[in-house]
Amino acid sequence: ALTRDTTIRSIRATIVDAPTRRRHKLSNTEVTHQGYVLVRVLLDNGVTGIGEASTLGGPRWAEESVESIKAAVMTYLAPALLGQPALAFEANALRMSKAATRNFAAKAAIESALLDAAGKTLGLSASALLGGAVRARMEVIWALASGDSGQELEEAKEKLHRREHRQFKIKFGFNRPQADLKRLQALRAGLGDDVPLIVDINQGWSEAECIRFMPALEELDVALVEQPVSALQLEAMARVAARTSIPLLIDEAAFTKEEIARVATMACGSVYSLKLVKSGGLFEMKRAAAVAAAHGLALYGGCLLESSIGAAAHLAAFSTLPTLEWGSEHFGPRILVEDLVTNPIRFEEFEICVPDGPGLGVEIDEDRLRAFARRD
Ligand code: MUC
Ligand code: MG
Repeated sequence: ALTRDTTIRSIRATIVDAPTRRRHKLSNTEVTHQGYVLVRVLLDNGVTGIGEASTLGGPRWAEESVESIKAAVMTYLAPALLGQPALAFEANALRMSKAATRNFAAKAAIESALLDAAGKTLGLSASALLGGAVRARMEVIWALASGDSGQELEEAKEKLHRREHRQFKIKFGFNRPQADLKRLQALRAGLGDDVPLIVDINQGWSEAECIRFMPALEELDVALVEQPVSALQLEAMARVAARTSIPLLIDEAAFTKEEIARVATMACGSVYSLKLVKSGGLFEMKRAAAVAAAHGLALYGGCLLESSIGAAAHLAAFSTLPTLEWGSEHFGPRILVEDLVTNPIRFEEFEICVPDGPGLGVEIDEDRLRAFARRD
């Protein structure tokens, strides 16, 4: 029988390259494979837990790459945790912050695996360990990012027809603004006026380009514009926010609670995208949500194209938030040719369902993992 002794015996990290169904383009990169680091924690009671760190095209979206995440986990973070109780989540997070600054994706993957292992030991879901779910499912946005407007319109129509997604995020910034606007015009014309469209520029425009082209986005009734300018140009972002009638979604400009407080105080935007790659842990992501909400920011459940493993961790935390005005964009499990689990997260009636647990509630598919694991 399982004992409740959650002492951490070992932590392993494996790099995985999982093919995507189509090319996914962003302002500064494009991917045909998703790079993940899978973290497996083994407890003294024999239970294993899994967690996932996601990246997007190497160390580009953020500074962490699969190689650096694996090194941070194996060299610095794992040694700080061996012999500790998995259930001591906050103490373990403190140990990780003493062992390494930032390295948020690495820390979040470990904490996800600890929640998974502790939950499996106790027969509780990760949501229960995070305070208990207030929602079992949430609206889920799909991202269009092939750059081919005919393909994008067809893809959006198929998602609508299958009742999987009815709100879309369009990736901007890899083309000249005029070319991206043409893609958006084609989508608006093809989808009609009632479909909410969000534009993510991934820091691709200058303030001058925002001044020139935001009116066209307003004309097309864009619901949100995500991170139009450089994450470092907070004053420019605040000026853009003040000029436009479209709410700005803050993404790369704020990772930590302190950064969230700063962008909110500077009025850089009015919605905040929550991501484990920015918060460095599930409990910390809940605190990020509280800081954002306390400053009047609405909340958006962000992603970095995670598989069902990383998505399950995000959903566990999102399910416990008192408010989550914009739902979630965890379409990652469906952009993969093959998910990494035997029981992928369910999408139903435009919503994504929070797994029931125990732990994260997903089981790794060992054969696929072997096929996609990088040998090094
Ligand atoms: C980002 O910047 O939001 C999430 C969806 C997507 O297409 O890219 C990611 C990262
Ligand atoms: Mg973004």
